[in-house]
Amino acid sequence: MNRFTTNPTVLAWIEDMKALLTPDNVVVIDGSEEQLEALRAEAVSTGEMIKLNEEKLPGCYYHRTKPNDVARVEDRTFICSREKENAGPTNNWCDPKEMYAKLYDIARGTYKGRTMYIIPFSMGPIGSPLAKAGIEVTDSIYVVLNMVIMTRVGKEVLTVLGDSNDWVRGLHAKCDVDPEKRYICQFPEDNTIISVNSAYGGNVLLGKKCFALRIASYQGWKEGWMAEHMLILGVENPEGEVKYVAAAFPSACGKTNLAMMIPPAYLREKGYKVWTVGDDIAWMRIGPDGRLYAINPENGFFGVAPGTNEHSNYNALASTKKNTIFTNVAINNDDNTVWWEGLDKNPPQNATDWKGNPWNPSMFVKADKSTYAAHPNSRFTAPAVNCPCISSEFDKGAGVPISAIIFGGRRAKCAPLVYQSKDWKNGVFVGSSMASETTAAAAGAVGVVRRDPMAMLPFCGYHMGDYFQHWLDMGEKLGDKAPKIFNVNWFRTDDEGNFVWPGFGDNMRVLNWILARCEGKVDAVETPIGFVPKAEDIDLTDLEGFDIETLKSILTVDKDVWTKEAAEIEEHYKKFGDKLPAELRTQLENLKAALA
Ligand code: OXD
Ligand code: MN
Repeated sequence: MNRFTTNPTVLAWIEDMKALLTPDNVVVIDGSEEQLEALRAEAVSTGEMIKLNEEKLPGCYYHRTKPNDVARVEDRTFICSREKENAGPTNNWCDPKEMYAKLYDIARGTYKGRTMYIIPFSMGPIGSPLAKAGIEVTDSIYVVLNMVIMTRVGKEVLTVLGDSNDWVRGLHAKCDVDPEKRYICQFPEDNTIISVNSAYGGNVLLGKKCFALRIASYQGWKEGWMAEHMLILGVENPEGEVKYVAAAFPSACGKTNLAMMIPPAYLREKGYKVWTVGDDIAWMRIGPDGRLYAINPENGFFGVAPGTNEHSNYNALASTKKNTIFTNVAINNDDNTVWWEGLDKNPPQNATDWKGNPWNPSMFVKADKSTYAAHPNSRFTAPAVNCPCISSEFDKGAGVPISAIIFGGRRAKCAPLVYQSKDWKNGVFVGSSMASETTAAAAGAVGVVRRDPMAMLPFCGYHMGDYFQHWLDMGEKLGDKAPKIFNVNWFRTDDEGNFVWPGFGDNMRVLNWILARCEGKVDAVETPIGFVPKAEDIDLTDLEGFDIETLKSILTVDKDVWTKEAAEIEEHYKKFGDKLPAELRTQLENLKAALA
């Protein structure tokens, strides 16, 4: 390590990690292609990774995790702040001293006979004023190779860091992948993350959820910026101007699809384009001109494979065609490529499923997920540069100015297709009460409302009441330069339970209304919840079988439904006790009064 840095805080921590983990070898990931190629070859030789068809999927590899280790584990994720109060009611908490002791006991000596890889990484373009550095140590080549795609890795990170202590320590130890001893712990006050007994993406690629959301949300609170679970996209109009929006959705609401959407043909012909800046996380700061600027701190997409196809998300699929790592999908043995449910209508006849067992389509029973070739949460890790619609701003450190913030969720009857909050404070109220209904795709009852404020429920690294206050404070600072806040709901259903709105690329019609509102170019109807479009202002050109009456049916604000909603929000707010900002209580009272 001394070859790469003289930073005393880095060198001391690495010595501590060596003493704790007792690796046989230590390798610093310098970011060179030779080193990475050697690691790929080693992973293939040990069976950790499978090299896929070089002609059809150049530079692509396959990996299987243990069947007990296929998703993030919220019940084993902890925020270890010194005071329990600071983790708040929505996080698991443990006293940091106790948790360090427990985790060190679990990790102690587990690198014996193994190599410790030291990964210096940057969240955000290296050197950007909005970026931050981290160092992850791991005993998994799979983690190294995924981190190389998902973040900016290499010795330049250490050069730019210099002697600063502003970097995040990340310890990952695979241990025995024992679910009983699996812990994903954040220590926000120490800039530290420790993850043990997992080898699955979201738990071990520590730059992503652990750093870029849980730790960074805390840093943002302390330092006056925001780390949000948001995609960032740019809409280019026929005049060539690009306006940017950031949008937060809970899982299973089509976030990656929206981030990479293709506008309907008639808009493309006019010259409209969508550019992707990010699909999952946004770091946002007030820029020199007083506006809110966002970067995507990541460098790749860790996307859910099942359901991704040429029609649902052409750009995501295209992003996976080279230099991609596939995890827990199926392998087509005839040509050594990959397959997953929903990729196409030609399942491979001779496949190996995600558990490593022989699979063919006759074994598939739709209602029984255990018969699926790919795990429902199987993933691709794809470099952002592969994306055909990646924004030219993606790699620039300055970030993009955000015109609109969009919240959304799956609501069969409640929220209209789109509405605009009355102002920033009211928008914070909308985000704080955000919710989504469970679908048949997840275990458990269908249609259960889960409140997921700003889609940050599993990712906020401190008390959510303080987080809401931080949002309100940011609005004060932004003043009239604040982005406008909207809510969308692509999932309203008719009386038979069918989705009414076509979604996907047609969501562009809604984005255009949102941007027109931001520019003050279009009127709206004021309702108790905010401003709803006049039906004639949503362009329905070429939308076959969809008329203005149908549109009106999903723009309605039903007072009875919303009165019930207000009561549920009141219940939801009780959790936050006296940390709930008074402003949000006022907002709720205003809503109730407007509905009465
Ligand atoms: C993700 C998630 O994987 O939000 O991005 O769960
Ligand atoms: Mn996410």
